[in-house]
Amino acid sequence: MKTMLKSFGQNLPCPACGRVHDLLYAKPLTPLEGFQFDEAVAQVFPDMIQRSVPGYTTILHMIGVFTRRFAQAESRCYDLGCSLGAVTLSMRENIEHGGCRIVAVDNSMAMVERCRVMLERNDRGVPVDLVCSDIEDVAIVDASIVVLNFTLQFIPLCARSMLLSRIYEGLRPGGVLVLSEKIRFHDSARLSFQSEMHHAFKKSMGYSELEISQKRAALEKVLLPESLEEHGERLLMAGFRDHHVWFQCFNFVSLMARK
Ligand code: GEK
Repeated sequence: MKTMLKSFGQNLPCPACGRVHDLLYAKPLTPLEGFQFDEAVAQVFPDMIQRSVPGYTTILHMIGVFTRRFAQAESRCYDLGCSLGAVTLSMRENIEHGGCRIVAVDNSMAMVERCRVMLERNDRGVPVDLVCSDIEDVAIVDASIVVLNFTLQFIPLCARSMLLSRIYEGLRPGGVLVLSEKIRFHDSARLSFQSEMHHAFKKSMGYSELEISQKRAALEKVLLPESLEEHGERLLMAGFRDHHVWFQCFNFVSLMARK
Protein backbone atom coordinates (compact mmCIF):
# COMPACT_ATOMS: atom_id res chain seq x y z
CA MET A 1 0.00 0.00 0.00
CA LYS A 2 2.85 2.37 0.86
CA THR A 3 4.50 1.73 -2.53
CA MET A 4 1.20 2.28 -4.29
CA LEU A 5 0.66 5.67 -2.63
CA LYS A 6 4.24 6.67 -3.32
CA SER A 7 3.99 5.90 -7.05
CA PHE A 8 0.64 7.65 -7.24
CA GLY A 9 2.14 10.75 -5.67
CA GLN A 10 5.02 10.77 -8.19
CA ASN A 11 2.79 11.26 -11.23
CA LEU A 12 2.72 7.58 -12.10
CA PRO A 13 -0.65 5.95 -12.73
CA CYS A 14 -2.38 4.52 -9.67
CA PRO A 15 -2.16 0.73 -10.06
CA ALA A 16 -5.72 0.43 -8.69
CA CYS A 17 -7.58 2.93 -10.92
CA GLY A 18 -5.02 3.74 -13.63
CA ARG A 19 -5.32 7.50 -13.06
CA VAL A 20 -2.44 9.92 -12.57
CA HIS A 21 -2.97 12.06 -9.48
CA ASP A 22 -3.34 15.80 -10.12
CA LEU A 23 -0.53 17.61 -8.29
CA LEU A 24 -0.19 20.48 -10.79
CA TYR A 25 -0.91 23.23 -8.26
CA ALA A 26 0.43 21.49 -5.15
CA LYS A 27 3.59 23.66 -4.90
CA PRO A 28 3.74 27.48 -4.99
CA LEU A 29 4.08 28.57 -8.61
CA THR A 30 5.74 31.88 -9.55
CA PRO A 31 4.82 33.20 -11.94
CA LEU A 32 1.40 31.57 -11.99
CA GLU A 33 0.46 31.16 -15.63
CA GLY A 34 -3.01 31.07 -17.15
CA PHE A 35 -4.56 27.62 -17.33
CA GLN A 36 -3.98 25.71 -20.58
CA PHE A 37 -5.09 22.29 -21.81
CA ASP A 38 -1.51 21.17 -22.40
CA GLU A 39 0.28 17.84 -21.97
CA ALA A 40 0.62 18.25 -18.18
CA VAL A 41 -3.14 18.79 -17.81
CA ALA A 42 -4.03 16.02 -20.28
CA GLN A 43 -1.93 13.57 -18.24
CA VAL A 44 -3.88 14.18 -15.01
CA PHE A 45 -7.20 15.18 -16.59
CA PRO A 46 -9.45 12.26 -15.46
CA ASP A 47 -8.35 12.79 -11.84
CA MET A 48 -8.57 16.59 -12.10
CA ILE A 49 -12.11 16.77 -13.48
CA GLN A 50 -13.43 14.06 -11.19
CA ARG A 51 -12.10 15.93 -8.12
CA SER A 52 -13.13 19.39 -9.36
CA VAL A 53 -16.59 19.03 -10.86
CA PRO A 54 -19.24 17.78 -8.43
CA GLY A 55 -21.50 15.27 -10.16
CA TYR A 56 -19.21 14.68 -13.15
CA THR A 57 -19.74 10.90 -13.11
CA THR A 58 -23.52 11.29 -12.84
CA ILE A 59 -23.55 13.70 -15.77
CA LEU A 60 -21.56 11.28 -17.94
CA HIS A 61 -23.95 8.47 -17.05
CA MET A 62 -27.00 10.60 -17.89
CA ILE A 63 -25.50 11.69 -21.22
CA GLY A 64 -25.59 7.98 -22.02
CA VAL A 65 -29.25 7.89 -20.99
CA PHE A 66 -30.01 10.94 -23.18
CA THR A 67 -28.15 9.36 -26.10
CA ARG A 68 -30.22 6.17 -25.84
CA ARG A 69 -33.39 8.28 -25.89
CA PHE A 70 -32.54 10.98 -28.46
CA ALA A 71 -29.94 9.61 -30.91
CA GLN A 72 -31.66 9.08 -34.25
CA ALA A 73 -30.81 6.54 -36.95
CA GLU A 74 -28.30 7.64 -39.57
CA SER A 75 -27.49 10.84 -37.66
CA ARG A 76 -24.39 12.43 -36.16
CA CYS A 77 -23.75 12.81 -32.43
CA TYR A 78 -21.32 15.58 -31.46
CA ASP A 79 -19.00 15.75 -28.45
CA LEU A 80 -17.65 19.32 -28.56
CA GLY A 81 -14.61 19.84 -26.32
CA CYS A 82 -14.18 16.09 -25.95
CA SER A 83 -10.94 16.14 -23.87
CA LEU A 84 -10.12 12.44 -23.37
CA GLY A 85 -13.43 11.22 -24.80
CA ALA A 86 -15.46 10.46 -21.67
CA VAL A 87 -18.67 11.78 -23.27
CA THR A 88 -17.91 10.03 -26.56
CA LEU A 89 -17.48 6.72 -24.71
CA SER A 90 -20.76 7.21 -22.87
CA MET A 91 -22.55 8.04 -26.14
CA ARG A 92 -20.95 5.13 -27.99
CA GLU A 93 -22.14 2.66 -25.34
CA ASN A 94 -25.70 3.86 -25.80
CA ILE A 95 -26.31 4.40 -29.52
CA GLU A 96 -28.80 1.74 -30.51
CA HIS A 97 -29.62 2.88 -34.06
CA GLY A 98 -27.70 1.98 -37.18
CA GLY A 99 -25.78 4.40 -39.39
CA CYS A 100 -24.73 6.84 -36.63
CA ARG A 101 -21.34 8.54 -36.37
CA ILE A 102 -19.89 10.39 -33.40
CA VAL A 103 -17.90 13.55 -34.12
CA ALA A 104 -15.54 14.34 -31.22
CA VAL A 105 -13.74 17.68 -31.36
CA ASP A 106 -11.05 19.32 -29.24
CA ASN A 107 -8.48 21.99 -30.06
CA SER A 108 -5.83 20.62 -27.66
CA MET A 109 -3.49 18.24 -29.48
CA ALA A 110 -2.39 16.78 -26.13
CA MET A 111 -6.01 15.86 -25.37
CA VAL A 112 -6.74 14.52 -28.84
CA GLU A 113 -3.69 12.24 -28.88
CA ARG A 114 -4.65 10.70 -25.55
CA CYS A 115 -8.30 10.55 -26.56
CA ARG A 116 -7.39 8.51 -29.64
CA VAL A 117 -5.70 5.91 -27.42
CA MET A 118 -8.73 5.76 -25.08
CA LEU A 119 -11.11 5.26 -27.99
CA GLU A 120 -8.98 2.51 -29.54
CA ARG A 121 -8.90 0.73 -26.17
CA ASN A 122 -12.70 0.74 -25.96
CA ASP A 123 -13.73 0.11 -29.57
CA ARG A 124 -17.49 -0.56 -29.73
CA GLY A 125 -18.40 -0.35 -33.36
CA VAL A 126 -19.99 3.11 -33.76
CA PRO A 127 -17.44 5.07 -35.84
CA VAL A 128 -15.88 8.15 -34.25
CA ASP A 129 -14.42 11.04 -36.24
CA LEU A 130 -11.89 12.54 -33.84
CA VAL A 131 -11.02 16.06 -34.95
CA CYS A 132 -8.36 18.40 -33.58
CA SER A 133 -9.91 21.79 -34.26
CA ASP A 134 -11.52 24.81 -32.72
CA ILE A 135 -15.22 24.00 -32.34
CA GLU A 136 -15.97 27.39 -33.87
CA ASP A 137 -14.60 26.02 -37.17
CA VAL A 138 -16.42 22.69 -37.18
CA ALA A 139 -19.59 22.26 -39.25
CA ILE A 140 -22.54 20.84 -37.32
CA VAL A 141 -24.58 18.79 -39.75
CA ASP A 142 -27.48 16.34 -39.49
CA ALA A 143 -27.12 16.05 -35.71
CA SER A 144 -29.51 14.35 -33.31
CA ILE A 145 -27.54 15.07 -30.11
CA VAL A 146 -24.86 17.64 -29.42
CA VAL A 147 -22.99 17.75 -26.11
CA LEU A 148 -21.05 20.70 -24.72
CA ASN A 149 -19.91 19.21 -21.41
CA PHE A 150 -18.11 22.06 -19.62
CA THR A 151 -16.74 23.49 -22.89
CA LEU A 152 -18.79 26.61 -23.66
CA GLN A 153 -17.31 28.26 -20.55
CA PHE A 154 -13.91 28.34 -22.34
CA ILE A 155 -15.24 29.91 -25.56
CA PRO A 156 -14.90 33.72 -25.87
CA LEU A 157 -18.14 35.39 -24.71
CA CYS A 158 -18.61 37.14 -28.05
CA ALA A 159 -18.52 33.81 -29.95
CA ARG A 160 -21.04 31.88 -27.84
CA SER A 161 -24.26 33.02 -29.53
CA MET A 162 -22.95 32.18 -33.00
CA LEU A 163 -21.88 28.71 -31.83
CA LEU A 164 -25.29 27.96 -30.30
CA SER A 165 -27.08 29.20 -33.42
CA ARG A 166 -24.93 26.92 -35.59
CA ILE A 167 -25.69 23.99 -33.28
CA TYR A 168 -29.40 24.75 -33.49
CA GLU A 169 -29.25 24.94 -37.30
CA GLY A 170 -27.29 21.67 -37.48
CA LEU A 171 -29.75 19.71 -35.32
CA ARG A 172 -32.54 17.67 -36.84
CA PRO A 173 -36.09 18.38 -35.62
CA GLY A 174 -36.42 16.66 -32.24
CA GLY A 175 -32.66 16.89 -31.75
CA VAL A 176 -31.17 17.97 -28.40
CA LEU A 177 -28.27 19.91 -26.94
CA VAL A 178 -26.82 18.94 -23.56
CA LEU A 179 -25.05 21.97 -22.10
CA SER A 180 -23.11 21.58 -18.85
CA GLU A 181 -21.46 24.64 -17.30
CA LYS A 182 -20.02 26.17 -14.17
CA ILE A 183 -22.32 29.12 -13.50
CA ARG A 184 -22.16 32.44 -11.68
CA PHE A 185 -24.92 34.10 -9.65
CA HIS A 186 -26.00 37.74 -9.69
CA ASP A 187 -27.25 37.45 -6.11
CA SER A 188 -24.24 37.81 -3.78
CA ALA A 189 -25.63 35.54 -1.02
CA ARG A 190 -26.21 32.70 -3.49
CA LEU A 191 -22.84 33.30 -5.11
CA SER A 192 -20.96 33.08 -1.84
CA PHE A 193 -22.92 30.02 -0.63
CA GLN A 194 -22.40 28.06 -3.87
CA SER A 195 -18.74 29.07 -4.18
CA GLU A 196 -18.08 28.16 -0.57
CA MET A 197 -19.68 24.75 -1.06
CA HIS A 198 -17.67 24.11 -4.21
CA HIS A 199 -14.54 24.99 -2.24
CA ALA A 200 -15.61 22.55 0.49
CA PHE A 201 -16.21 19.87 -2.17
CA LYS A 202 -12.66 20.31 -3.52
CA LYS A 203 -11.21 20.05 -0.01
CA SER A 204 -13.22 16.88 0.54
CA MET A 205 -11.59 15.51 -2.64
CA GLY A 206 -8.12 16.07 -1.17
CA TYR A 207 -7.10 19.42 -2.68
CA SER A 208 -5.21 21.78 -0.34
CA GLU A 209 -5.99 25.50 0.13
CA LEU A 210 -2.91 26.30 -1.97
CA GLU A 211 -4.02 24.03 -4.82
CA ILE A 212 -7.54 25.48 -4.79
CA SER A 213 -6.42 29.10 -4.75
CA GLN A 214 -3.70 28.70 -7.41
CA LYS A 215 -6.04 26.81 -9.75
CA ARG A 216 -8.74 29.44 -9.25
CA ALA A 217 -6.28 32.22 -10.13
CA ALA A 218 -4.99 30.30 -13.18
CA LEU A 219 -8.56 29.89 -14.47
CA GLU A 220 -9.66 33.44 -13.80
CA LYS A 221 -9.36 34.84 -17.32
CA VAL A 222 -9.77 31.48 -19.05
CA LEU A 223 -13.02 30.02 -17.67
CA LEU A 224 -15.74 32.67 -17.98
CA PRO A 225 -18.93 31.50 -16.27
CA GLU A 226 -22.32 33.03 -16.97
CA SER A 227 -25.58 32.92 -15.04
CA LEU A 228 -28.38 30.45 -15.69
CA GLU A 229 -30.48 33.38 -16.96
CA GLU A 230 -27.81 34.32 -19.51
CA HIS A 231 -27.61 30.72 -20.76
CA GLY A 232 -31.40 30.45 -20.94
CA GLU A 233 -31.75 33.67 -22.93
CA ARG A 234 -29.07 32.60 -25.39
CA LEU A 235 -30.72 29.20 -25.93
CA LEU A 236 -34.04 30.91 -26.68
CA MET A 237 -32.38 33.40 -29.02
CA ALA A 238 -30.70 30.54 -30.87
CA GLY A 239 -34.16 29.08 -31.53
CA PHE A 240 -34.46 26.19 -29.06
CA ARG A 241 -38.13 25.62 -28.26
CA ASP A 242 -37.46 24.82 -24.60
CA HIS A 243 -34.72 24.02 -22.10
CA HIS A 244 -34.59 22.44 -18.66
CA VAL A 245 -32.04 22.26 -15.89
CA TRP A 246 -31.88 18.51 -15.31
CA PHE A 247 -28.85 18.59 -12.96
CA GLN A 248 -27.39 21.04 -10.49
CA CYS A 249 -24.80 20.66 -7.75
CA PHE A 250 -23.63 23.94 -6.22
CA ASN A 251 -22.39 26.17 -9.08
CA PHE A 252 -22.38 23.39 -11.68
CA VAL A 253 -25.41 22.78 -13.87
CA SER A 254 -26.42 20.79 -16.89
CA LEU A 255 -29.25 21.80 -19.21
CA MET A 256 -31.08 19.98 -21.95
CA ALA A 257 -32.39 22.12 -24.83
CA ARG A 258 -34.70 20.75 -27.53
CA LYS A 259 -35.20 21.80 -31.13
C1 GEK B 1 -15.55 15.77 -20.54
N1 GEK B 1 -16.19 17.39 -22.22
O1 GEK B 1 -14.67 15.02 -20.07
N2 GEK B 1 -12.43 24.33 -29.43
C2 GEK B 1 -12.30 23.02 -29.15
N3 GEK B 1 -12.06 22.56 -27.89
C3 GEK B 1 -11.94 23.47 -26.92
C4 GEK B 1 -12.05 24.86 -27.16
C5 GEK B 1 -12.30 25.26 -28.49
N4 GEK B 1 -12.43 26.56 -28.80
N5 GEK B 1 -11.87 25.52 -25.99
C6 GEK B 1 -11.65 24.59 -25.05
N6 GEK B 1 -11.69 23.35 -25.61
C7 GEK B 1 -15.09 16.92 -21.40
C8 GEK B 1 -14.54 18.00 -20.50
S1 GEK B 1 -12.94 20.24 -20.54
C9 GEK B 1 -13.73 20.99 -19.20
C10 GEK B 1 -14.27 19.28 -21.23
C11 GEK B 1 -12.86 21.35 -18.06
C12 GEK B 1 -11.53 22.06 -24.95
C13 GEK B 1 -10.30 21.98 -24.06
O2 GEK B 1 -9.14 21.65 -24.79
C14 GEK B 1 -10.73 20.89 -23.08
O3 GEK B 1 -10.29 19.62 -23.49
C15 GEK B 1 -12.26 20.99 -23.07
O4 GEK B 1 -12.62 21.89 -24.10
C16 GEK B 1 -12.85 21.49 -21.75
O5 GEK B 1 -16.74 15.62 -20.33
O6 GEK B 1 -11.64 21.09 -18.06
O7 GEK B 1 -13.45 22.00 -17.07
